[in-house]
Amino acid sequence: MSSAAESEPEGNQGTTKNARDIELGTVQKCFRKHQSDERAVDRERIANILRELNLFRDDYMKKFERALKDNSNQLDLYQFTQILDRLCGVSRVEATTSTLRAAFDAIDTGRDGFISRRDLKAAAELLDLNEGEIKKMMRSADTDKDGKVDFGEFQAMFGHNR
Ligand SMILES: [Ca+2]
Repeated sequence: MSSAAESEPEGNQGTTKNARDIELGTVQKCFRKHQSDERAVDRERIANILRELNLFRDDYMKKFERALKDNSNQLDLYQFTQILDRLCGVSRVEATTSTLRAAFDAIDTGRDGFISRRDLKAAAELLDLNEGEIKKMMRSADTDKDGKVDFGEFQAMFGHNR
């Protein structure tokens, strides 16, 4: 193999981006590419994501390792973004979107990009809501009345329209 590929300096690369340049959309896209079936990442995947984002630093990895230890060695997009945000700062508006996105994905158990009544029912069971409350939520969120809630409708429900 070519040794050029291995000539990357360790730890303290001068090319490491200064944090605030990072767009959350980029982070999300990168995370999704690396996430496992559990929609989570382990230590190795986190290292790969950070490398890809040009944000790999030993001190960042230490923070992630500590969080991994507290979360049975897996972090989801929400947790990952929160930590990255704390370490290097990501735009707050975008962070809100990613938080909602993580919540949406968690509820969308059918994983088809829509929250159906069945998805909501499963989520409601976990959250201990009753069927009436679900119907009410569904009715108010589903503004185009197609029987399912897409991400736009979900965001609107939280007053976060883009
Ligand atoms: Ca709808």
